[in-house]
Amino acid sequence: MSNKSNNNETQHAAGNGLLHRRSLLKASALGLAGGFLLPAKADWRSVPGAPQSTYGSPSKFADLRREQTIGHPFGPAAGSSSTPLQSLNGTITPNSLHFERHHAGIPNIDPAKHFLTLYGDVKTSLRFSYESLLAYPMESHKYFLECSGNSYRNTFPTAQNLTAGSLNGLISGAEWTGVPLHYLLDEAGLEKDANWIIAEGADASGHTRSIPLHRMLDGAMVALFQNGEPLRPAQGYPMRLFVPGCEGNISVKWLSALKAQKTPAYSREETSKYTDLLKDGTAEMFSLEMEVKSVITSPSGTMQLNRKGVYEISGMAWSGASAIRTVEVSADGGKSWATALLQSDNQPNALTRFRIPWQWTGQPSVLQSRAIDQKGNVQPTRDVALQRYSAGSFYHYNGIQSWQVSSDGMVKNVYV
Ligand SMILES: Nc1nc2c(c(=O)[nH]1)N[C@H]1C(S)=C(S)[C@@H](COP(=O)(O)O)O[C@H]1N2
Ligand SMILES: [Mo]
Repeated sequence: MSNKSNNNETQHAAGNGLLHRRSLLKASALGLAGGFLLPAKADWRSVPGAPQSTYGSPSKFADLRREQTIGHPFGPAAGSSSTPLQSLNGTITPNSLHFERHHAGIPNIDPAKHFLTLYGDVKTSLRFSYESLLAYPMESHKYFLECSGNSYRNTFPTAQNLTAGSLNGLISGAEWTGVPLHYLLDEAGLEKDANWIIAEGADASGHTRSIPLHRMLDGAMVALFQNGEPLRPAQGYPMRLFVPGCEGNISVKWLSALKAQKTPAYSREETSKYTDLLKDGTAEMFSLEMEVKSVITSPSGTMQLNRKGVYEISGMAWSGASAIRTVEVSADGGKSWATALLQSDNQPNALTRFRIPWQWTGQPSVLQSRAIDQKGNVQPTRDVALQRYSAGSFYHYNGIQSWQVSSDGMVKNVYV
């Protein structure tokens, strides 16, 4: 089939079945030729349903589960769970499905007994209770949060046959509401050489990270609410640091202290962990910004296409450097690319949803997405992404994800 084939039904945007946006309109409605399809005797039409509830839960027919990664053998509380990207759409992750990563489990903190101390190279040390923070002016922003270890399995030598969520789901998107950090730092009055802020959490992991002052002044907040409700314990209740665009590890949960000082602390989490070993053997430290990346969430790994016809290819793109400018999609393993439709608020450090119709006639295909941000950063291929780091490194991997669709409709992770 030629890329330029052009009839009323389908307008090809790139090779192997990628279509222009308008092609989807006719594609998918179920025909009514066989009669009106509503099941007349369905229970829910004749018997009253369940009563209201104090806190809602999803339909039992919707399979919504975070995928679990087992913890450290000596400390099972040190684990993670990932967002089931393939089960969701849009750009907001429900709080119950936000990915989790904790190094010593989830502390059960009584906000009345929790304080945030701001000290070090400041004119006045300050102590904030949860109540006192609620009195400050707040802001709400949609931001992604991504663990720097996200997609690490795609650095393995053989492609793992897993879902989009298992492979790439250490990322979520939420509307975060909290107190911009500059209010608190202004109030304390920073000394001239206070170029770093050391953030510490109240959990049992001794989690401590050094953050350059400019990141704290530009967008960082003490987050108190997530998608409208108080933070969940797993996300840092009663308060967490949130540093937009940066590796999740510095968004310290259960935030208990901020110390201003001249130099970084060189803590465990920024020396033995969360540094990137480069090809030449040197270690790149404080590589905090998450780079431009995208992943197709549907169709994606372990799904089965059970009919031929038009599908909407859809996924998410993000960048820690800026907003997303373009997402290109390929159905032929990167030989040709078409530009997807973007649905976003065009905000930096937020998730962007992309969509493009695709005609599947049963042909074997390799689906890929490639994100480009407003600064012109282009998501690299897997090979290029791996070249930067020494063997065995796995943080900050942002290579293109490839999903192979075989002629029987099975979708799986492949390396091309
Ligand atoms: N105090 C504390 N903060 C923490 C962690 C932790 O174990 N303890 N884990 C970090 C890591 S590695 C990540 S990726 C994010 C995960 O945030 P989430 O669980 O809300 O998704 O929190 C970070 N903040
Ligand atoms: Mo992380």
